[in-house]
Amino acid sequence: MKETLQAILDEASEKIEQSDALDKLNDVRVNFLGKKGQLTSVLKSMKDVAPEDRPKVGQMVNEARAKIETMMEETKTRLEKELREAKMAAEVIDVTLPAKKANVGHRHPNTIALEEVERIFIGMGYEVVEGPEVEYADYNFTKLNIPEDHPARDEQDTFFITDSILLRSQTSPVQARTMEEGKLPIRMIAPGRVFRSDEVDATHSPSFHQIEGLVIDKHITFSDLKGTLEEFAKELFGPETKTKFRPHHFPFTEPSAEVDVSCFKCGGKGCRFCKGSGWIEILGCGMVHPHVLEMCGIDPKEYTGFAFGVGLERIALLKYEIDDMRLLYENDYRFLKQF
Ligand code: 2NL
Repeated sequence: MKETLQAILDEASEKIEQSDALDKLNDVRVNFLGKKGQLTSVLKSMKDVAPEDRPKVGQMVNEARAKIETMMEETKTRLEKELREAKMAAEVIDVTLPAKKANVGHRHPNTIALEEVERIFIGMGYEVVEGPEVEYADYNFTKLNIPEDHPARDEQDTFFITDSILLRSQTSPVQARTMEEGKLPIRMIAPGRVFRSDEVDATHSPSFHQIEGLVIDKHITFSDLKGTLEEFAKELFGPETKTKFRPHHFPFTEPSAEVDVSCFKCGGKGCRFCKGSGWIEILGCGMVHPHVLEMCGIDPKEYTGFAFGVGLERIALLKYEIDDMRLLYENDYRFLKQF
């Protein structure tokens, strides 16, 4: 028995020494110490050993097992160390290499245009006010002099949620709410998302952005409106910019006008950009209708005011010479990275 154990020990020791990888070492463990391993079969043959010799033989088997385990443990530690060292050598980090360039984002062209418009009006003492995108028809239409039977209320054009609640089609309800609060005078712009039931094409989208302005005070006249919007146009498109007011109609202003600016590409001579006319339409405006003032709790005999509305996308498209509004919403990186 002693010889058998010694033979097993010698063989195990040789196999362990030959193991140059952790999985081979594991094979040795299975082979010698496993359920069907050589040492286990020695233990199983104990029944053939005389009862008085069994404790001695048992002890020998246990000693042999302990020796094999110690050898295996030592080899395992050594192999793991070698493995770690090889890995460390292979994974050396060159700290002198230049860092990977981080992709820094930037503002969307719509946001750049919005912040430019906000900057101009804040410079003239205006406040920026926001309001709900889901509105009462009362604020979106009625208080703005758009009565129940007015074609602008057409369900074809407006996203109604109930008879009296809708997705706002303009940002003027924010201004109606501000007027109702009753703090006068008012100098404000109301930027934000608006909704119209339009098909998507190069110049339309069911959701776009508007910036509306409102000034209410004693003795406000059409001259104030003209001076303000002329200054705005010069700030936005350059100091050479000329402005032209064309009579127009809006239900909430009287008189009303549309404003054209001289083409900033050709200076007004006429080019492809302004379609040969030398002028580009940028906004609608007018003196706030006395009926609107009344419905919002302001006495039109004491106070007058002007208002205007600009399409934000229109400004962004003009400023950056983009010919299709859809590009502003598709978030194609090749487009966005140009700004
Ligand atoms: C356009 C025209 C306009 C207004 C918006 C307004 C608001 C109140 C009272 C009176 Cl609370 N008017 N807003 C006035 C004239 C024109 O927008 O073409 N926008 C893109």
